[in-house]
Amino acid sequence: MLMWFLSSNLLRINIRKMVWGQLVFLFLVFHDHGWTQSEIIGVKDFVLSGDAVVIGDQCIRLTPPVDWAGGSAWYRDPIDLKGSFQMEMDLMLGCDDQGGADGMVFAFTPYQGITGYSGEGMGFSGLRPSLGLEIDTWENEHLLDPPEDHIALLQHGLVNHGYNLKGPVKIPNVEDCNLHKLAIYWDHTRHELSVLLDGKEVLNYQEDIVEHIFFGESELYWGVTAATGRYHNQQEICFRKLEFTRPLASFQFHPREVKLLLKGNVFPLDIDYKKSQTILSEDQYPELNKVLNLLLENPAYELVVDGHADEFTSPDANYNLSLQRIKVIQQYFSDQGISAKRIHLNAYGDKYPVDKNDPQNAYLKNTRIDIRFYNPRT
Ligand SMILES: [Ca+2]
Ligand SMILES: [Ca+2]
Repeated sequence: MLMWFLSSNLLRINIRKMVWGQLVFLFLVFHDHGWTQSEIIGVKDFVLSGDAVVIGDQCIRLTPPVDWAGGSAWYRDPIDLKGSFQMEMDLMLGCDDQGGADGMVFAFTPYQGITGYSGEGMGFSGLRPSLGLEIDTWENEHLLDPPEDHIALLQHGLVNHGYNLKGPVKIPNVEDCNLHKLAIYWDHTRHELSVLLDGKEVLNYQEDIVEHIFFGESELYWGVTAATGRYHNQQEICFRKLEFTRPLASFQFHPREVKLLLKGNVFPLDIDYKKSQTILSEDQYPELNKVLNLLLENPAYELVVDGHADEFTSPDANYNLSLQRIKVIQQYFSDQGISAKRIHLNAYGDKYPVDKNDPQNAYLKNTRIDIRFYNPRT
């Protein structure tokens, strides 16, 4: 058996270079009760190891059809199981039904960049603590595998079905040279994990996975691993949709910033506007969510929001622009349950530029939102 690691930065850099040439984007969307944040992702956002290679579009070949191969693709950032997720993929598990092996596992673990034993372990065995969803195409009798292809929910790097959380569920032969749709949905409010193969639910698991499997740790790295052993198959994955919810509580100012903010210091928000833009874009949500958390955690405090515009057009237009922007911010907080009475707006237009000398080129500096917290009872 072989254990492979993401061994060096050099390897990562080479993989990145290789991947960049072949990008097709997916949308990654975070949302929770309206806290939506999206970014564009593609296969470049996965760190490959072992025999895994990008094969174009959103697809990665995890193993070539040779004996004793192993490959994995790990998403670069952790996800938070205190939020929900939806993953939809197409899988190719090879063309050889009788003599093909071994399958793949979707693995979740708090540790970054470690892949487990290959062969019958499919890159999952030995990973602890962990959760694994296996699609197994080879019967290992000593692991209590059924002879049919099967899906099971595994824990702590154990591929023996005696330790299953759920399954094994027999599925129709998937080593048929075709793409098969796999969907994995996690609903954090219901603590429900649901797995669909070719549109049909094949596995459902309801449990507080964060507490039960990960002892309270909710931030997890996830990836897909595959392996071959004395028998082999070509195994590929194509990512179609990845959607993650990020819990509001994860947006926080640094404790030092919180101290200054609650003391009443003026704080420039880290949000940029394109010229004439008044609506919020999704990349502005994380910063506003930090403010939102502080408002929620400190109900005695009120917030002053100062809008400043640059001198790009006329003073009137600049005033209106800064007013519209802070009104939208007030509405954002109000949509999340913060009374508009707690948010005080000052539109200053272009009256107080940070850089007076070069207003045309100081757009980003002069266009800004400053905030200040205060407690009206003190
Ligand atoms: Ca097996
Ligand atoms: Ca099969």
